Amino acid sequence: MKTGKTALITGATAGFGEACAERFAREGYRLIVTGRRKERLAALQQKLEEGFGAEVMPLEFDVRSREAVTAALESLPDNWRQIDVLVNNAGLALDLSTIDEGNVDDWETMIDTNVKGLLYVSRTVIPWMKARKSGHIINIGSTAAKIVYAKGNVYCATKAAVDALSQGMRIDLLPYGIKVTAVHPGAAETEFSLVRFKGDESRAKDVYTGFQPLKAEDVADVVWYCASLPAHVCINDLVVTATAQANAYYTFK
Ligand code: NDP
Ligand code: 8X3
Repeated sequence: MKTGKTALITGATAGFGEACAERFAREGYRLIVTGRRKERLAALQQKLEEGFGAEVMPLEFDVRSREAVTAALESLPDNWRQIDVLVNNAGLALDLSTIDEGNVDDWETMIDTNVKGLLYVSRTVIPWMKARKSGHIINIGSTAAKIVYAKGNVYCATKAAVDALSQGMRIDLLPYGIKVTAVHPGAAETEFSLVRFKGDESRAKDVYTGFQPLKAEDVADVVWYCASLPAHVCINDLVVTATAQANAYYTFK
């Protein structure tokens, strides 16, 4: 059943974002889905339209580019700017290395994507929510925001920034009836490790062997739960891991 509500999900071409898009479509939302891979966005649009009868607006842009973010979002017609839920999900980790040996280009990419990208998207969407005095921003952090693990330094720092920004947004946006939730997942088998290890499939697979990791759909269920609560209830901060993962660095294999 259609709700007339709209969700904007960044990084919807894979993993959590794609699963969230499907979940919100199933729940009757209109979807604005974003990512850099145009053909994946087109396939997702077809899947959501044909599978769930959802209205879908794909927007192809790189969250690292302030100009591209602004241009893409400002291109939305007025009736698509009424965004009820923004899921700031686009993000990545690149490699694992000690701080003295880190690749500075990788650092820039992680900071530009996970922190600045989230800020650019939020800065454009928040005034639209503010004008309507309603909205819900769900930022995807990580257990890496809560506990730093060996060789995770900069990635963990970007997710700690997402944690801090979520707290700040929640305070600043309270007067406008805008809820802010941070969802911090643990290890989940998506394209995340393939991206982290730059296409090395066996290294990526190895991360998830010997235990049952989260699936993208598990995280989408949690995001949907947060979004589906009544206006007077806000999950501020939520950590979700596979049962086999006791914390950010301890996994029972
Ligand atoms: P995936 O690699 O499966 O998906 C990442 C998504 O982010 C893709 O849709 C990708 O789209 C998008 N993205 C990456 N860089 C950019 C960019 N510069 N501009 C626009 N979109 C971008 O990973 P996950 O689904 O696992 O990760 C989603 C989020 O969850 C990330 O923020 C990640 O840090 C976080 N996370 C992941 C965990 C895990 O174990 N998987 C655990 C905790 C948090 P495209 O390439 O088409 O641009
Ligand atoms: C992604 C999970 O543990 O690889 O944030 O950092 S982890």
